[in-house]
Amino acid sequence: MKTIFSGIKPSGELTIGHIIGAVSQWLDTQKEDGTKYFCVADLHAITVYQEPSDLLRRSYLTAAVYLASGIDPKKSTLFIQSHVKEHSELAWLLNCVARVGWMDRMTQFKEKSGTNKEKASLGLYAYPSLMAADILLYDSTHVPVGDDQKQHVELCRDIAQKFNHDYKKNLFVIPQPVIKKEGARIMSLKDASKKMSKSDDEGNGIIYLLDSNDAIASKIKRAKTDTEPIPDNIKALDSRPEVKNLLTIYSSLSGLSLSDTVKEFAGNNFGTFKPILTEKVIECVAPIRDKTNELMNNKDYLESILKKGADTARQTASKKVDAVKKTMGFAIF
Ligand code: AQP
Repeated sequence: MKTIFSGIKPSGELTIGHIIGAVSQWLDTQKEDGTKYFCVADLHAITVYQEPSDLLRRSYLTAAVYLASGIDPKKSTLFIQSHVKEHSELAWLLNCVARVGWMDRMTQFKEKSGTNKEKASLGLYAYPSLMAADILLYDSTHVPVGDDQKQHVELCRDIAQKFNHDYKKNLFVIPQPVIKKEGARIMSLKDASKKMSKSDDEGNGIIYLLDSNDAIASKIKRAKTDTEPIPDNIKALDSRPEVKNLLTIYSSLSGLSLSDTVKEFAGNNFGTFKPILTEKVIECVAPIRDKTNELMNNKDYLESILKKGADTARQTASKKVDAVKKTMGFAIF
């Protein structure tokens, strides 16, 4: 039986990239049997300074987006990461298993710390070990993520394998990342060399889930393209990353493959394609936005779901941490 774990950190307003790369996969898992845990990864968010009032609002907002997108609390356990203290506890235990050399290879740390890594928080460096704790606490078998998180899931596998080896016990299930073939990395509409990220300053390149229809239309209208028409084969997109990105967004939202999308629009110019894409994006975003806003006005309901989810998650998580500590030789009584 599969156990699925995933989450999004409330470090900004969620974007269409999160729906395409992560949440759409979570929704697919709800069609199958198995146990599903989806958390609001607030402990991950604070690896970069968050204004406390923003963190608070976005934690609710992220949970509201999960529900508004179709995550069903009857089928999935939804909770706020910091409400289950075992995440922090296991992260510390795993910090003592993970190797500095492994952390040094993490590209996300390199990208986020930039040229001044001395000023980055220790938490940002240790982030993958907290992510490993998130996953391993629940014996997760599958971790649906966008492409950028693949390396962290692989590190989680290394940590789990080292622990099992060092303590001569197969205590941790070795999870596998689940990554979409297409749409695993939606790029900025302004610069296709940059991922569409919620904490990016270039708001015009990002379609936020709370954007109005007019804002969506205007961002797509101003999205970077070129003067050539849409080609008739995928290969030709390799040298046109911005065009590929727009077609990928369309294909992900319409359920068509990228190759079929290219065939459908071959020969069209962007004056024709962009309004069609706009309509598709609005079709996805508008119901999520409206439902999210509605849920944000019903905090009691959100809290009741999140409390119940944390209670459920804690039951599994606390047993796992006890088992880990016992295995490591901690006194448990
Ligand atoms: N642009 C994207 N395309 C596809 N998938 C994406 N994900 C994020 N952006 C895209 C996937 O969403 C999940 C949650 O991501 P996260 O917010 O926890 O971390 P992140 O990948 O660091 O996202 P951001 O938006 O870039 O956050 P900031 O700007 O705060 O660092 C993951 O599965 C991720 O792959």
